[in-house]
Amino acid sequence: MGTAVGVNQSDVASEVLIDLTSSTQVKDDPTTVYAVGDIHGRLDLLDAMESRIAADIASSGSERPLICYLGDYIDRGPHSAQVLERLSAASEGQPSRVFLKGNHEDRMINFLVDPVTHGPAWMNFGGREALESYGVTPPVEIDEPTLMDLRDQLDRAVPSAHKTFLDQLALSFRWRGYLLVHAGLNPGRPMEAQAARDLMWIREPFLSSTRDWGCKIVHGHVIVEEPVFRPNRIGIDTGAYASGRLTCLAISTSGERVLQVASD
Ligand SMILES: [Mn+2]
Repeated sequence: MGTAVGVNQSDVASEVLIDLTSSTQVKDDPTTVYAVGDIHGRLDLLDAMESRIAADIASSGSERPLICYLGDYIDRGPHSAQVLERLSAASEGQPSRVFLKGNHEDRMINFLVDPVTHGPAWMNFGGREALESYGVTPPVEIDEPTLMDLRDQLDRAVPSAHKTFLDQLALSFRWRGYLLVHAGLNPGRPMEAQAARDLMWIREPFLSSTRDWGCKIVHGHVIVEEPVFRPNRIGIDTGAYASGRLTCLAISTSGERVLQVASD
């Protein structure tokens, strides 16, 4: 049995060019944007961060807060399914939320469409932990029949709400002088023609690029010990699954602030 997930987000679609000058806008201009870095199956840290943000909203009196999750919700950490369950659940009232697609979600979506092509890489890449979180036993041998069978097992185990969630992830979010993406942009391409794949997967030459993008790029994807502030980008993936530290960048008219939560 096939799955509807990712049919319009296959490898071919990831080569589609995106015009980032007309990137996702929200109806009510937020007063504060909370950008949350890579969660990777750490439900404990997601819970802690949501409490931290709620407390910050209460104490700062932000009228129209928005939380933008930068992607990589799954893999590596122990609770991928539970994180997707939490994020895909309807949010009650404020704050509104935007969810970006990380390369790990891209890989899972593609695995459900074409397990033979995408399975081997995913299994070396945190996918085993994601399978386990859905109650699917990770493979010993990675051959074609095994991968096809794993796909079918996972397809049955993933609730439709998670599939809809994965299918609806955005690639970027623009707010005032900021552009939020999972990984980064390709300095070899104009803003009007960025590849979807780069937004989810790029490392170099984005990281060392000094290009003025006309806005500050806020991204995750590359693990750093502490958030990195450069003139043209801010990186906030503090490797939660291994470090136990999840980072959020709060951006408002009064500037940028770092919020962090940590386990023990
Ligand atoms: Mn990533």
